[in-house]
Amino acid sequence: MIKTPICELIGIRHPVFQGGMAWVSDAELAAAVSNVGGLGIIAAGNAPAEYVAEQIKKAKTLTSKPFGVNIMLMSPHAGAVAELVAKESVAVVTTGAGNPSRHMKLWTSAGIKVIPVVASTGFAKLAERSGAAAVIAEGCESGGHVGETTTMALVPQVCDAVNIPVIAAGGIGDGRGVAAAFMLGAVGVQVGTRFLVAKECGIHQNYKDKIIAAKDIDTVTTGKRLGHPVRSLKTPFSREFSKKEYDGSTTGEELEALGTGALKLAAACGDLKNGCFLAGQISGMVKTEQSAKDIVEEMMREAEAILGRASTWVK
Ligand code: TUI
Repeated sequence: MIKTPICELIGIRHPVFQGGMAWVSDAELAAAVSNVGGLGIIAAGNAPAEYVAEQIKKAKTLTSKPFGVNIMLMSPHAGAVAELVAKESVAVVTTGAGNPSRHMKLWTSAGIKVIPVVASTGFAKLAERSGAAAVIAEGCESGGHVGETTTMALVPQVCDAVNIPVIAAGGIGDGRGVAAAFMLGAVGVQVGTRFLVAKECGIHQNYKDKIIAAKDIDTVTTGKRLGHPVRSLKTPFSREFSKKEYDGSTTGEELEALGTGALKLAAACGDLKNGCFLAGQISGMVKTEQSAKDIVEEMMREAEAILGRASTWVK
């Protein structure tokens, strides 16, 4: 059994968060993870507040355990979703792709534990100053919107920069990653890609099949020119996007337009040509569809065995 301070802080059995993945992490997946003792997280993504309200209501019927909501701060609906989560007093709010400072008072006064995703020490310190309960330090191995620094380099630096608990994210796909995260100073992990193939994850089968077929070098980042690099599986879409990104005759607006709707096309329709299949670098380690329970329990069992042997080379 592995118990860390984040388990007590949130009231969870296992120090594992399921990443809030836009168009992927719904009430069903979040509740499945929370029911096994991890922290399930509903992703608001770019969806309107009404959708998020429905998902929160549904999750409350599926689990009595704590769950979280991830707010993607670049969304035009972020303000309305910020109000909604305060009204609903969800246990945990995680944020991504921006600065949550302006919402912090609203959330903390509603008793919510706010855990921003950060990609730098500067942002981690800002989050701590504005009242965050913990931070998720996400390295660029992860899927979706990414920073510049790897998990290996980022996590220890964030641990040194703040006095609140640090959760590691990016490149963690099995118990070896969990154990490594603890060695870097984290007290928990956030996992996204591995949960894409959870039985309770409702994405199109084509998406799951592509993750299972992926090798180590099958992801790529695009969109750096637009100021928000995004990691996804190599597909006809990503190749076309890269070509246009580095071809001076395509405008920023044209590039933005090319990406619009592509996440939904991947997750909901499994569109192999036009979809953008967000995924992290551990895709190559994901071999089979499993229940959320098996994923969490297997990762923690592996981590426990590895940590038990951690002093093997210490003489
Ligand atoms: O947010 C994520 N991952 C995401 S968001 C997303 S939806 C999207 N769709 C199209 C384009 C862009 C996004 C898909 N995946 N991860 C958390 C994360 N947050 N990674 C990096 C950051 C971050 C970046 C900048 C946090 C703070 C920050 O502040 C910048 C500033 O100056 O405001």
